[in-house]
Amino acid sequence: MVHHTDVSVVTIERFIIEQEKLHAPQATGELSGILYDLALAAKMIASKVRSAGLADVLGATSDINVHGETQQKLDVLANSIMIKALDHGGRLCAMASEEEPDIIPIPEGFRTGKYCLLFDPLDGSSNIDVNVPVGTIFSVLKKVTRGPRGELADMLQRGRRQVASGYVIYGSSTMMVYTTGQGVHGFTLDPSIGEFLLSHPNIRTPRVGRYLSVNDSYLRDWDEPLRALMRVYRGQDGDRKPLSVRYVGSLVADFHRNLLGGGLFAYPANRQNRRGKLRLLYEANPLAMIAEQAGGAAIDGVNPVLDVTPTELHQRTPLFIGSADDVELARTMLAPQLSSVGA
Ligand code: P6P
Repeated sequence: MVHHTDVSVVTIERFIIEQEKLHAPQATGELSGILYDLALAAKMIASKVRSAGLADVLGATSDINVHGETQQKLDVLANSIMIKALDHGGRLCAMASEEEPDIIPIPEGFRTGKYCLLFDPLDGSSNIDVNVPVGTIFSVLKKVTRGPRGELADMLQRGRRQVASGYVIYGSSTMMVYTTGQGVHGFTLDPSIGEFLLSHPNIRTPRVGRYLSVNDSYLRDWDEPLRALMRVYRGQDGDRKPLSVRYVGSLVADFHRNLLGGGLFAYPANRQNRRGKLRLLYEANPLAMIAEQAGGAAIDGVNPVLDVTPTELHQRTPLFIGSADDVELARTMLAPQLSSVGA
């Protein structure tokens, strides 16, 4: 009997189909189709991000690159790649992007579907010039308004109602990580065959973290409970093992490292950003769904991020996200303060 070692190569397409059969046998395949299209968009953005550093070397002028394309800022380019890859599949009723002030309708003449897609096409793009990993973040909601075309109300749903979410990290390798509520799964792009291959099935984030990701330059803006919390994370107060500080200033890169190794990412409110800097709908909510599905947590300092009722498309939120124990410490040290104020 010849025993073949298990060389099963699971592409993201195959995994999506298997997961659909396993968890949603009655599904129409529309959500799976959105995930395929997102994987395609990710490959296209990855190829642009990878060659971005060469723009100058290849002699691109300031506005026309070597391929004769108008040189665009990468985040603008990533935004149009996302829209073009997803606007004609007939699965979406509208989109929303960090790059666009209003919701993005499905063009006339294209079929519409029952899902909404929200995304940050290239978060942290200012890091491209210094070769720090950047990412795409996406969130999928089901349409709640009547009629075929999506409306703002379809986007302003609590994060708990997401049917899928995930991100792509353009780092030392390109990885796509997503959840449809059945665990978190990571796929690594094999550039030699142009396929995302299952590399991190069922990601679980450690209950207690190893890393602390926070920008201390805002320390003077923080109140005492928050300063006390940071002292405990750093082992300066209390008896917890100190967390190692790792902060690259790129949300997806900091989040991804902490997801795999365990850790706490914090972007509290500060004087410049009274409601925090990160966006609720297409940054905090999708990552919060990933964190919770991987056994972690995400709060705005008081409540789970996923329970916040949105009022504006681009509203911001403070964010404490990552290992469950580390987030719980933040909640216990910050919430009483706020609840006493509220009492
Ligand atoms: P700061 C990048 O601009 C970004 O939106 C996130 O990717 C990142 O986590 C954060 O801002 C960094 O902000 O204020 O520390 O530079």
